[in-house]
Amino acid sequence: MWSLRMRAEKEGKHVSGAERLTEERTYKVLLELYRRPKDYDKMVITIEKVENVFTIEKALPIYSYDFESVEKAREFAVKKLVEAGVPEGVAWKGIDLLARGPNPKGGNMRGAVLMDTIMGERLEEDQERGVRTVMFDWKDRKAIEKALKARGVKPYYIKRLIDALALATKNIYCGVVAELCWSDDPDYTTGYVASRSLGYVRIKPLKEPNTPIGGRVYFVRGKDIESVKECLEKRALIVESL
Ligand code: PML
Repeated sequence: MWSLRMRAEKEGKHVSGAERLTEERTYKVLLELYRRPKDYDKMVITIEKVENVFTIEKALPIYSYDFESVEKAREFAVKKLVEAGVPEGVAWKGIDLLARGPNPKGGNMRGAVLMDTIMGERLEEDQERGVRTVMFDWKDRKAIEKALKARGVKPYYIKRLIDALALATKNIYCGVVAELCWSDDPDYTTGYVASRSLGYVRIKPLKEPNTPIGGRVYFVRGKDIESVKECLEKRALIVESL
């Protein structure tokens, strides 16, 4: 199979990324990736052959919760992270980091923060880049889009949910204890917490509208760090169904 991935930046800052695993290097998929970011001054598209592709039968199950305020939504996210085994102080550290902007030079990172589940330290070697989950996709994206539509998810949400769910499923498969995410898209306020026991828990609103800051925090056990990184960045994985 082929891994096709795109990342785009503006003035040195990450603005968009997307990921496909396909049998063929079709123009259709390339165009889809190419057209995705609206505003950028640099785009990198990588096309890489992958030999071993692993399959996961089912994605994490989806749950959705709406709250009247960001404050209440974040409290709920922390409660879920605690249920997943993250100490409360470390969970709040993850929330504060995404709220502030996880890149020490300001704003968003290209990849995710790796945070020690117990101590709350950041474990990425490069805190501007972070760790990127790559080489994952659905076996049949069209079928998943249809299934999400049939469950009543609106197209506006499907566009992001479909990629985020496959990504979170790969993260948990790779040994991430729990993930916290909200988008850096200024208007997209739905985020999620994911773990093996919780599933994929969508939470709205995890940030105020018109906020261009977001990202991902992966809570990992210190001893697993190398194997988790290797899996996230090198292992190709296809998710079969919802
Ligand atoms: C992103 O990729 O920008 C984050 C998307 C989060 C999706 C949350 C959802 O709607 O399930």
